[in-house]
Amino acid sequence: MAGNIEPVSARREAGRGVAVALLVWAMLGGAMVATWAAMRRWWFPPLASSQGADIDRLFGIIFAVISVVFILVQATLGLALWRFGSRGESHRASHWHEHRGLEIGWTTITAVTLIALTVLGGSLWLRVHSAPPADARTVEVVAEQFGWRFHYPGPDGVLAAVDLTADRRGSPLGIRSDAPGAADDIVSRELVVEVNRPVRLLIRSKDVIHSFYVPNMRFKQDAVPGRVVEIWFTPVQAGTFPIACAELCGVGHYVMASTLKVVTPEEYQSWLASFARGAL
Ligand SMILES: [Cu+2]
Repeated sequence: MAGNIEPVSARREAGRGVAVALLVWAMLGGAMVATWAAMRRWWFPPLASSQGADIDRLFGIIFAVISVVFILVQATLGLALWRFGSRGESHRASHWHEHRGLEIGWTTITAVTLIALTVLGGSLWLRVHSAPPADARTVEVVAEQFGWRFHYPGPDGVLAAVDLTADRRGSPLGIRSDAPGAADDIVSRELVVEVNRPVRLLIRSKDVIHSFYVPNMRFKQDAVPGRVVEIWFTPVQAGTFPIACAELCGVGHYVMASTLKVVTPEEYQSWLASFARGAL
């Protein structure tokens, strides 16, 4: 009796294995086509900073490595389902707990890959976070629910020191009007910088954690209350680029945007001159 039933159910089980294998391969193919289409239409915005090319290159390397691993894993999963989905109740699966060669192999390959990516990422991080060049212009970035303000040194080139304990009403950005160099300092709602001139940013927050994000510059840095984070970049393309907050910071997070304008040195000087003296 049992001998009549088993082959039918075994065949159905085997068919299920093949069907799921085809489903896995179809999903893998779909993911590859969708990724290819997305890369053609919605990939990175145009690059406009000197550091960005290295960041994009490393992103490409990591993306290639994880793509190969993903495709191998999914293809092998489908193969296993196809081949071993079921071979009937009489054919029991074999189990083993150790295979030294395989274990050493996959542990070594994974470790070497991750160490290589860590070294590449670490060296790039050190380059991006190196000391700014001597000719860099300094601008202070102040984040606040829900907007950005940019504090410039003014014609005297002296950026007034910030006092984070200053009275908020008397000194909204923590810049005391009686501080040395403060008289001609400028506060703007948009960030204006010169093309091909390094910019050193001092990033602060007045309230919660925000993140200063300029996609075209491949630049993203948290603004942390109570701290001043220094970072620099060199814009190499003139134009207007969006600035966003990349840290969910409250109900108005979605409107926390600004504009980066990269202009010629002449345009920069006339923009500075357009501010009235004592713009603070
Ligand atoms: Cu924010």
